[in-house]
Amino acid sequence: MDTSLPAFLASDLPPVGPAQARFEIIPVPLEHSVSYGQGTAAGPEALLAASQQLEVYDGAGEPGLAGIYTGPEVACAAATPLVLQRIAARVAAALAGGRLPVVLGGEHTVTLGAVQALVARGAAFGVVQFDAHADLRASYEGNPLSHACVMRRVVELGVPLFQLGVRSLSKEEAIFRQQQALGHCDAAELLRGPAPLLQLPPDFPRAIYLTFDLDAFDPAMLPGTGTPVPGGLFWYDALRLIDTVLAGRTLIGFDVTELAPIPGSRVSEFTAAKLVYYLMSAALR
Ligand SMILES: [Mn+2]
Repeated sequence: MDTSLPAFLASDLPPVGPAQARFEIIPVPLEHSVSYGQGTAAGPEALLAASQQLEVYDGAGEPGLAGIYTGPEVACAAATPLVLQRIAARVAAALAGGRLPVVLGGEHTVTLGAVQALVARGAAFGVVQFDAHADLRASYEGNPLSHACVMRRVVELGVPLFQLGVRSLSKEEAIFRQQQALGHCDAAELLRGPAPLLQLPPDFPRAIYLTFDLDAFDPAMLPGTGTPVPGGLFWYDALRLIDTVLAGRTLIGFDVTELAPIPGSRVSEFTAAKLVYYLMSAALR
């Protein structure tokens, strides 16, 4: 299948095939369970278009020169479990080829497909989640594969989870989080007082899959997301947290989800593209 999507930063980087690439972009325009604002199906294309405006040089180096291959979109006109299988197959192929998978959502449910592929590989890893919401519901609006449940499904696979920036969750989710002793540093703790000395638990796996729901950002900064919540991270907060959680650890894959572009504005998709590029640079450090 061919794709009409522009390749990430193709404006400034010569196209490379999968064999020459360190990164594989996997666009997933999934919008099956969006519960509030619409439009996340348009996220991957808007992010890729915005990436054309990035500088290859990020102030320290040129991470794009490691090779970025933008693969075709994952077809999402199917039942959610089948779409998750397709995501898992693409992520598995990227990993097998020595490429770091970069999944672009689409709704947050896409993370489950990537995690399924990593679990199937058998090597220990943990998930670090940036999000306004805990996403730990057993089911939401009758759908256990809703974006509001995706991290519950991840935890059920036995994968260690650490949450950052949460500021919206149900009582049921708070109880589940406590029962499971899930690590977290919520937005109020991160941002209301002096910055805490954040550290992942010492026994947290060395290999990290990072999932970044863009609603972790403050909506004043990134309004183009389906379920915005005040009191979120700003740009340098997020970069500092990424650096902190990856210190001494290895980034093995990541996703950036829940971009819902606002017609007439470009700030959300450009911020999302810049975040993707920052995470690439972090993976190379
Ligand atoms: Mn989420």
